[in-house]
Amino acid sequence: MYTASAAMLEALEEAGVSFIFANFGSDHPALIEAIAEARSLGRPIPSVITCPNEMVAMTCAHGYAQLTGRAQAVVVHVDCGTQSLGGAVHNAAKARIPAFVFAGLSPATQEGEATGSRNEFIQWIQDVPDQRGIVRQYMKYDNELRSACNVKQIVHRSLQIAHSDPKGPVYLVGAREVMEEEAERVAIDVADWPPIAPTPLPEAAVACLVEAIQKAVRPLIVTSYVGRNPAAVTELVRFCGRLGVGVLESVPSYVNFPHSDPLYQGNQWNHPFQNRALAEADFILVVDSDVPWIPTVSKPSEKAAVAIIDVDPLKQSTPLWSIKARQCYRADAATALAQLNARLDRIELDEEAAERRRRHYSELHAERKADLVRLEAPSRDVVTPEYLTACVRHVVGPDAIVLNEGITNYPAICDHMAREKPGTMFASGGGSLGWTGGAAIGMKLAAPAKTFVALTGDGSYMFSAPSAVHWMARRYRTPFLQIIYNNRGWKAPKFSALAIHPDGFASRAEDLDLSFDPPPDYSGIAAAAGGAFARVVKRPQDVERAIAEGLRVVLEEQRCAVLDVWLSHLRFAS
Ligand SMILES: Cc1ncc(C[n+]2csc(CCOP(=O)(O)OP(=O)(O)O)c2C)c(N)n1
Ligand SMILES: [Mg+2]
Repeated sequence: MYTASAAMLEALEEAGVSFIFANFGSDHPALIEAIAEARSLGRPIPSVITCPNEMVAMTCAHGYAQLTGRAQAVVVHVDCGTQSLGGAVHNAAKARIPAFVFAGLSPATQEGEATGSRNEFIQWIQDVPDQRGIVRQYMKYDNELRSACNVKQIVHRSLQIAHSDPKGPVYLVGAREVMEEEAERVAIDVADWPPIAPTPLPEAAVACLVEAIQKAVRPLIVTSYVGRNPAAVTELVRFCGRLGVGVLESVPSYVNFPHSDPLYQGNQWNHPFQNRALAEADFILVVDSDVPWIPTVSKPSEKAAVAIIDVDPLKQSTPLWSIKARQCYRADAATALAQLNARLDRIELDEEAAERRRRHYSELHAERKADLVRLEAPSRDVVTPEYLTACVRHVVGPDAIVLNEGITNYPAICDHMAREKPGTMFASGGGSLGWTGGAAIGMKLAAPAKTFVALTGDGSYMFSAPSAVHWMARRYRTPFLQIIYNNRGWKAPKFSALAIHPDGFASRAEDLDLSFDPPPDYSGIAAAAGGAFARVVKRPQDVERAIAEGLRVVLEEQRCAVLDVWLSHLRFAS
């Protein structure tokens, strides 16, 4: 039998998709049959990973793509499974993550007209007017497979769209009867479905940008995700070094610049104050950022000239968005930065001016570094996020890959992990919590020899469906070290409320309905679900040893280790 489902598997395999993160249902008999048939006949198909939770499935694909740039497949059950993808769809869309999502549709016939016709009560209940509408605003492309004869072409087109900048998830649906239909095998050359080539800067723009930076006293580059392509970081370091341009990260979701580089000027998140480097800059180049600054809190000077380079400079999927940029370029960052560097090779540089700029930024860099060192000192009776993160850094080393979902501790994790190498730290890039668990599994599947360290808030750990995550981590041998920054609740909404109502009732209230007291046994959940090593850590003097033991378990015993580290309670912390 060669059905539409077999054709879909064949297309995924020939497109180089390695994994299908699957959560099956009554819409998938043809797919389940085609998978079993392929296995029994020795036909190559992607590996199937059973995902007891759809949000975790989508997040596995998210993590895999962050590490490799490659879309993986996610298979879910009709409208219900599509809804259960939940916030992971938002995360993939916002972070421009390529992913291929397929959901069945309830059968389109009810009298036995075709194989797959309705035979279960649920198929009337799960028939909804617009299943694709559930996720359409997050998908770069959605379509229905209506015939078995061109399934492969539609799969390849959808992957071509997913992998083209700005990248994103795509969604296909197919009714049960269509997925059961027999098909003629179609020969496809995947080379005929390439993603669009990276867009360069116009040559006039290259000259104009270099001139503006050479004339500036305090040129600054602001970026959030240029490091999604490590080659862009190499170009950025070279460019900034030659001209003495400072680099400020805003809400970084990748390693964009080595933290030890004297031109590195730190990272800004929800810090409630004006950033100095941003205020002092007279020329700002925003490269790959969705939120380069928050104007009510921190913004460039009125006199600063601003330019943007981005694959999506208009942020077309964000209804309210604008920054006052006089130059705006749709271009691939690595290509654009290589063009800028090539121009520097051709023209004469004002070396003295570059040196003055380098000296200035190096001084600020050194001040920042000294502040960070001070913050890492252990306190006697409470574990601080800065101390905890410094311990993680010492134990796991520079090559471990860190997943940061620290929420109010995003900045502490970013600052004190102080990553040097592109591709050694990630955040979700989206706004829906619960990314670290699935992402760690997806990344570990992509790079089994690497060590992964997931750092998460306690609330975010709960959002991640840890029972599903840790069952999967054991079942598919994807061990990682997970550390919970446990402040016994949701500190971020407290910050949000007090930022708007600093002296209101909430500021004086005992209980803001944000606390998890008494907290669950977080690491115990992972132990029960997946045999993880579990430990609760409350004293500063126990932190480093616990991390070392957790890492040993991950490396030697090949199982997850979850450390539940108690920080000060959100009720008392500032
Ligand atoms: C799916 C989802 N639900 C709710 C929120 C709103 N939210 C943002 S931060 C936050 C608290 C996160 O708690 P935790 O991970 O413990 O970090 P903390 O704020 O304590 O640092 C919540 C509930 C969200 N962003 N995503
Ligand atoms: Mg918390």
